[in-house]
Amino acid sequence: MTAINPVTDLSKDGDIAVVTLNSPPVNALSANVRDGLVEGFRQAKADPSVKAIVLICDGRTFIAGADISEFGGQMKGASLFDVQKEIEESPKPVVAAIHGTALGGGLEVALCAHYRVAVPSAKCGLPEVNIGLLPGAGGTQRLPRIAGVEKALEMVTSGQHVPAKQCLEMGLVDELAPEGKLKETAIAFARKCVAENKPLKKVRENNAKLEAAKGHPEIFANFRKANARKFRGFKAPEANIQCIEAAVNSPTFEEGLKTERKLFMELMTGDQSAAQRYAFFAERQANKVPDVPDDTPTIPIKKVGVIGAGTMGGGIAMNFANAGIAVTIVEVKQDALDRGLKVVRGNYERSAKGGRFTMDDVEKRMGLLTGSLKLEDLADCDLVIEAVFERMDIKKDVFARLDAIVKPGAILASNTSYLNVDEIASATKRPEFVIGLHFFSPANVMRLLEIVRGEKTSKEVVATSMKLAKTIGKVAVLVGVCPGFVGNRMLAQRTREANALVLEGAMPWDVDRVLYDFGFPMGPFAMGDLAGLDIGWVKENSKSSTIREVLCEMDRRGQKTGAGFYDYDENRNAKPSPVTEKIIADFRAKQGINPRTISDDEILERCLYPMVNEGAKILEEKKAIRASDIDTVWLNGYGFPVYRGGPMYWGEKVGLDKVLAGMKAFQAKMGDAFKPSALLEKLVAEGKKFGDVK
Ligand code: T1G
Repeated sequence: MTAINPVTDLSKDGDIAVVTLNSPPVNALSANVRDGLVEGFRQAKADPSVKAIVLICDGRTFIAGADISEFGGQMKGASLFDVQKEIEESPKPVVAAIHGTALGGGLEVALCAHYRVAVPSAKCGLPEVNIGLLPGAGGTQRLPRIAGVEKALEMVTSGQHVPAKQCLEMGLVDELAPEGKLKETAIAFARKCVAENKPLKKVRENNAKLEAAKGHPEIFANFRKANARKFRGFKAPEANIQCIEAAVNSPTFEEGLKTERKLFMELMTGDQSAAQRYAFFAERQANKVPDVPDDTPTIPIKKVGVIGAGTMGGGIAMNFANAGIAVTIVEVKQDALDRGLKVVRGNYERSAKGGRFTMDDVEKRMGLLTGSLKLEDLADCDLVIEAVFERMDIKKDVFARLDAIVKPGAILASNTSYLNVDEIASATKRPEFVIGLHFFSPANVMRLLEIVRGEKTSKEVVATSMKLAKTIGKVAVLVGVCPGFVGNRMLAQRTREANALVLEGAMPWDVDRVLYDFGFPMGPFAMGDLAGLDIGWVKENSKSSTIREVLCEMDRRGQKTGAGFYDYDENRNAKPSPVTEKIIADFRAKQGINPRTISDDEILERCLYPMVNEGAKILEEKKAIRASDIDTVWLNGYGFPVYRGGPMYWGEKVGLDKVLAGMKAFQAKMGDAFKPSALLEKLVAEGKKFGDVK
């Protein structure tokens, strides 16, 4: 075994050389890895006793891509192209041995090998689109040649990780190795290449699968049309499509490569990719809690209890069943319990019908769910999550009862979206085991989980909750106790301004249009109609005091009643409503408001600046650990467009001085709702950014 460099070894198994990478955590193609690969392959090729070469990785995964942390800086050492050239032009067969994930540049390296062997649990993908890029090392030119144009379009624009079995079927992988036997299988495969004098297949020379797409521009037109909504606002998907088109239409591989290079550099130097790369690292940074080190002991969670089988309770329960964790769901009435379990089964069966998993999987998941009408059945749970009414008295009663029933050492969590977790904890004798787990509806779909740390919540319970979030596939952000925590607290700012703007002269559809064009999936009024305007509305107490109350009193409760702020046709297509216009006009008249024309800029600034300002207050009060955590909340829980990085990142791109000036101007006109936070003032005065806040 020869150490080529700190992350690369060269060894031999008889006449087969093995180049092994070991660069934790994911063998990303850092300068060291690139240098090691070039030198390792050079030495293996120069050794006359070597007849073939295997490329393999130690650790959790094959190469998971270029080292994203290097982007934007001065690239040192060998280039990725140097690595690919050494491999693809080797006169000896090269076999890539894949486990874990071969992603981005990692798959692009593997595609330069002559053959690929993978274990069944491995996955391959070109997920550059998720960080606002495209495969910049020939991936868009090689993938369609091996997997075909349609599959390549799907892979590069979705960033999907394709399981090895499917890779085998599409020709991306040549052989599956038994789990745990990757190295020996790859070496045997390499030996067979030599013995059978197998051709040195270069993917770049294989044009057969491109022929089928030549002269069929409709393949691309149809793909664009089918995905227009999903790709709206993003630059990278379209650039990826153009590269695949270039693979089909360019006279040579090299020509296609030129298009790829040009479009890659445009994306790499653009704002969107910078924001999406920031979001990538922000999501992972959110896992880090300064006073709760990685080696903090955690509590094993083998059995979970969920109280409430409504939309939230059922969705929460599904997360754990999906992760193979047994769940007992408790309701007060049998019909509510039956209804809740029926909804869960329906959700699973819909996923099975959509091909996401099999009916077998449905039964496996349902088999992990037990219904009960007795809290006592939660006695042996390691974690109980309540999802009952958002009323403090009800929650405190439930927690007091749980405290007496559930075994000592079990965690008691509230799914409250707003209420004071410390006050809930005060109803128990175990405040150190009480925490908030704020799921976002639909709980089995939305990735965000706000983990609310109470004053007395122990470090073990925080660590357990953060780890559990990852197990159930959630993006966890640790937040502090305050009304609305982080997300809803900032949302309240936007909601207040959206309503004020409508009274002052804008229409709901103006506000929705501005925020939709900014990149949100929909504006606040359309969202209200979708969710139902009557959430929290009580008919008996309704006094026509807001536009929303008047709409509910008129039974215009949103999409479900065919009308809310908007009127809806039978296909739920929205259109501005004269009825709503009239209600608004009456409100303005009653309040003596003379409506004025409001610019799109004012709508955007009035909705977003106060959010940035509230985020600064959240940082000041230490209710979030870092500004990028606040962005992670908004990117994963509220549809903030990822190509804008999140509210705090966006505020900095606008310029904190501009945000401050805007807040001050609004404050002068409309009062202290726009009072700038002390932190915002300070950062601007010192010319600093949110990232400087310690
Ligand atoms: N570069 C640098 N660091 C990376 C990285 C990467 N590509 N991928 C992961 N990390 C770090 C991550 O920040 C975290 O660090 C740790 O590894 C574990 O990650 C030319 C231009 C591989 C599926 O987009 O999808 O190739 O927080 O928590 O959940 O065409 O990481 O521990 O300090 O996510 O098990 C293309 C991105 C790059 C893959 C593993 N590749 N990574 O998931 O662990 S661009 C990607 C992932 C490119 C070429 C182009 C996931 C994973 P820390 P993790 P995980």
